[in-house]
Amino acid sequence: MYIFKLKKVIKGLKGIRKAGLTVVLWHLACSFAGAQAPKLGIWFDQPAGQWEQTLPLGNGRLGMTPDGGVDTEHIVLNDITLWSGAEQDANNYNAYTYLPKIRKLLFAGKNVEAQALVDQHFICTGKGSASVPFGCYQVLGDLKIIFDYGGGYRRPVETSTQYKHYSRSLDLQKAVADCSFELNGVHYRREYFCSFADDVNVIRLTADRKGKISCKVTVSRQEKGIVSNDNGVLQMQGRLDNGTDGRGMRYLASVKAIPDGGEITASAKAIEVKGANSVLIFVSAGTDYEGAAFKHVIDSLLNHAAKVPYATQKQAHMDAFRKLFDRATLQIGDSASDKYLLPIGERLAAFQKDPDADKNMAALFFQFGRYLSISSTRVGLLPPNLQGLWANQIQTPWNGDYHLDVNVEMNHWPLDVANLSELELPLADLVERMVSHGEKTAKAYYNARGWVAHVITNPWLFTEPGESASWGVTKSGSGWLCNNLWQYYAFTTDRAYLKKIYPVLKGSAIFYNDMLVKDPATGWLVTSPSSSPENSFYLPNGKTASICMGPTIDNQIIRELFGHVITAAKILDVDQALRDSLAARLKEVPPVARIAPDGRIMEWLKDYKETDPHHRHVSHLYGLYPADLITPEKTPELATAAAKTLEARGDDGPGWSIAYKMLWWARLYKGNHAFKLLKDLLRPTLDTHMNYGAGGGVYPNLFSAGPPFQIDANFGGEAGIAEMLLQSHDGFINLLPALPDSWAVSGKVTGFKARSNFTVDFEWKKGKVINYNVYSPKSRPVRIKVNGRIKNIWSEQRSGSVVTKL
Ligand code: FUC
Repeated sequence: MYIFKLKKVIKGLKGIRKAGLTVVLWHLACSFAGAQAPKLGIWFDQPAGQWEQTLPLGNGRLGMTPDGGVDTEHIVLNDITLWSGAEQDANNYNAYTYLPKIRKLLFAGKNVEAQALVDQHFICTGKGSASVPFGCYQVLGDLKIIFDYGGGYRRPVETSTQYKHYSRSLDLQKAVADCSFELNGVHYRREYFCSFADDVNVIRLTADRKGKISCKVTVSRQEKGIVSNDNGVLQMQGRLDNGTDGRGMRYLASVKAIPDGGEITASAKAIEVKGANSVLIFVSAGTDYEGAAFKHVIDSLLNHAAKVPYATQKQAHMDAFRKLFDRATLQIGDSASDKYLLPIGERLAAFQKDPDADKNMAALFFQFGRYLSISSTRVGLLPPNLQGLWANQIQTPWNGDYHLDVNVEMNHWPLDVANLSELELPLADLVERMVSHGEKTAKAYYNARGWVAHVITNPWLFTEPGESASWGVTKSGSGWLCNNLWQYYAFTTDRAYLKKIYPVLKGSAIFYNDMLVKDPATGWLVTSPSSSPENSFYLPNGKTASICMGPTIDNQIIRELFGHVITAAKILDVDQALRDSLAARLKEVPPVARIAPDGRIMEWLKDYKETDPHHRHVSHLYGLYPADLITPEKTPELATAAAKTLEARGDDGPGWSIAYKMLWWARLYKGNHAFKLLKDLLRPTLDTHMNYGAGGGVYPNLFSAGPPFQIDANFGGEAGIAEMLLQSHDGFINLLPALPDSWAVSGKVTGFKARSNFTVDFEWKKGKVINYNVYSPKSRPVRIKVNGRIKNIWSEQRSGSVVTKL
């Protein structure tokens, strides 16, 4: 292919080449191919070979992943609300009667026996996450555009060798994907976007010669999808299983094609276009989760979108998207770097060999994360699930649910610092709705007031323990979610929001307060029974167990949550008695962390040995991140012990675990180690087998790989990059707290947020900040650490902001 030849030429010129020359050559090549490599984005020189090479598009509700196939374009469709299952009550209302027995066994060190009782009586009723009614996030369907290039609808193998100058790309600044190639002397082009303005999916097919587009458009689904033709509009509809009478969620996907020139016909199964100059295809879709009138809404969205001129439609889409996306920028190293010219597969491989040569890979991954957030959630709908809003299967791994022992929380970690705080609200909304179900669970299992959620939830507000003691009984879920809810307040200082979420935080604190018991051995108030998420340990008798009392994560979450509730109640001037009682209880819960004789933070109340020393969860470092209980400034001994803990655990793991470690090392001010983990996180892989051990990475489309695809590491990695550049959790804004040597040369940040509603721009050179600006709606005092010195300054009022030159 021309592009390959071009790359050879560029390689030949390596010694003398200048970035400018490469760019010129590239642009020549690309204009020939009809496309340009996006400066901030990814591109491929081939159609996708597997789903993890497709281009993810979304507007927070609808998603598309086009594969750019030449003969057949296969576009996987998604809707963030499309779930099987239904609300259920899987609480075992007798469970609490077993509490005294379970606790007694734990006091006596009989964890195995306690665990057996938990497995018998302290899990959810029914099948839990194994089936409906828990349910599963599912693919909406498959849109196929089958092309006829003159010889009928041929099989892919026949034309796949004939096309030339192929490229397909995703431009993160536009939220538009593109595909172009030449076949039989005709230059074909496709554009795709999920419109932020018109709330439909748009696909445009063009060619540089008239009458050259002939295709069939179909929509289908592996199950529960009936396709019909309503006045030329293809309609696929169905109803998913709810686990009881089969009458679960209803959905509809409508497909309309509008050709320019040529002929169009439609049967019950396909729309067929012959000899058109260009074709516009719209997909309007939704579910009854969004309201009983969803079909009417889908129709009117489709009818409206079909009337808007394409150029206007695309512009309105980009404008709406950019309102969020353009708020923050990041440039690392040389702004003239030409690495974006490489197809993403080659760029990722080159980054592994020489990460210093592509400093902006981090900026790309950071902005890709922001792009994914904006594309996968919307205020008023659901938060991004384990796969954001992209799933290509009926049975999405782990049901594509909301895991509460790190995953859904990680999905939200970068939002505030990356200036997208409002995208935290769908999670806050889900959590608020979980409270009343969680109150039943608190009563059923602990005879406690307040509310609790364990390790998994779904749009049906599941709060019960999971179906196995080994992982399902951690009760850190609700407390951990409260950290996310608090962060939004910490960054925005929005008092009305605080007032709204205060009952959620309070209810969670009341639950933990009610269920704490005194450990006779230490005298501390602890949770019981509980577990350190998904981990297990050896008892002195050599047996293994997961169930324990007072794991470190529970103690940290309780400390943090009680503290937040006390602060919130003070701000809102309410609940003096509760404040006093929580403050008194705080004196009796175990310390933030205890250090074992080997210098590591203890994961459990007792110094148990973990069964897997490299276990992916390192939950006992919750206090280091996302909480601010352990910091190098405030608790240096604990920070040193945290570093030892991480060293012993090792760097590897599923993607999310690597990303979490990156965040912890950034909080410990170890930029080079964090950068090494970023490199590990960006290891290219195509593996989709379910992995619990080492081997995380990214797929060619930059989706993070557990494996399989799990979006948490995209967001965790993004948060890690931000945390290396700016921190604000320790009472001051810290610029470049963990700058790796690789990025020292130069860089520039605009629009990052710091806690207390400050916005920060800064630039650095040779590892030193050379100018910065902190601004806020009103000028206020702020503490900031710049080049190693903490100073007190006044923020600039946003309108009149000036850059502080050093
Ligand atoms: C937790 C993790 C797994 C996986 C799953 C979705 O259980 O321990 O690695 O990420 O969530």
